[in-house]
Amino acid sequence: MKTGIIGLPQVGKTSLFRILTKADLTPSHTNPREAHIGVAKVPDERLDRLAEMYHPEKTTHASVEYVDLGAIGQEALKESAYLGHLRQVDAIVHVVRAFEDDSIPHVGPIDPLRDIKNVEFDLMVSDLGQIEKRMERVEKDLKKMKSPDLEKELELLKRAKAHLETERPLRELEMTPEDKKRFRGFMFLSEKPILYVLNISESAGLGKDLEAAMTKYGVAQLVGAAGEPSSPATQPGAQLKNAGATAICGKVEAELAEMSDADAGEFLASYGLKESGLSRLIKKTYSLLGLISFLTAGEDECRAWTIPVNTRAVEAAGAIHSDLEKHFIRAETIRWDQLLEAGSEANARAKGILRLEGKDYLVQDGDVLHIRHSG
Ligand SMILES: Nc1nc2c(ncn2[C@@H]2O[C@H](COP(=O)(O)OP(=O)(O)OP(=O)(O)O)[C@@H](O)[C@H]2O)c(=O)[nH]1
Ligand SMILES: [Mg+2]
Repeated sequence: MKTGIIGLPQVGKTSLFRILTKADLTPSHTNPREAHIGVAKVPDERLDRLAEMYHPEKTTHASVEYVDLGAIGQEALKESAYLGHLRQVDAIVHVVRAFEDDSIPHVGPIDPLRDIKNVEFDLMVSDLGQIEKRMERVEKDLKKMKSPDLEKELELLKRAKAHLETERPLRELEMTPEDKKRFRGFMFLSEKPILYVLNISESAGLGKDLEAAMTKYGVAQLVGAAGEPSSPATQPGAQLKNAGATAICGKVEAELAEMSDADAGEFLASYGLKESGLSRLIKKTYSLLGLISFLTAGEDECRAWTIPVNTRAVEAAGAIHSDLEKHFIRAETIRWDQLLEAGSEANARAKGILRLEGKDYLVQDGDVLHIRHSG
């Protein structure tokens, strides 16, 4: 699962990528036309708490992969290298400039909503071009031979074209799972889930400013209430939007990245913040991708494992090891906070709160699993 970072020139993409992934990009590596790839650790308080209880030799967080794609625009979208990288990603983080700084050029006055709409427009134009090309091809083929399958595709292409022509991205087009499958190979840009990241100025009241930013710049309305990425499971109505928003202050995040955890905590508090913007951003990316974590806990390792929402226990076992999936018997299951409260797995078992779940159990975010197997 890869998330691509896009945005207009000089909005702070590479700075953000660098602190997200702690990548040390020396200037020789910052060729703007070359995509940078890095991995960010997904903050997980549940895992940290369990690790405090187990004192394991190793604690392993889940991770998300980010790609810094470089500046976007009509030109970049015509370059096959850029387009190729962008098509490959599963979700998009669109960094939008909201910070004031006269020394850093920007096209026109600071206007995040305008920038968002412009970039979105470019993505849609690219998709439209691809759809029109494909339609021509399909129409030609249909003249030569009858094919119910191609007819269905043509119908969908026409519907998508009409939708795009009303300037709405494909992620807002109603599609059946069958439609989605038909479209998968095209890797349309405006179909990808997107997270808008407002990069705002540093200020004394940063905590309040970050909260207010989405409303102030009109981005909240674009993505629905509170800018929460709409997760399919929780918000059926908002599901079609598949978009979320968050605000960060790149300047402050860069300073935070250099600090020890204790110093960072104090620094955050001095701005009236509970959590770093970065950590919010990573969590939102995770849910935008439709991912959750289950945990395993023990003296050797405490670990978070990544699975899509609605994954069955037997497949979750497969995320750990294919043998566990093959020889799956049962999953001993408990919610992380229940385990913490019980103090140990043995206590939980004695109290009868350790559940024995079968293959088809749908694993929940924050479940602690112990896979019983016959291998
Ligand atoms: N004031 C201010 N400057 C920033 C912030 N984030 C980035 N910058 C500055 O903006 C300039 C561009 O930052 P980059 O992170 O390279 O931006 P980019 O989007 O990767 O730029 P391109 O790849 O060239 O499109 C640098 O001089 C940064 O120091 C911010 O939050 N506040
Ligand atoms: Mg850059």
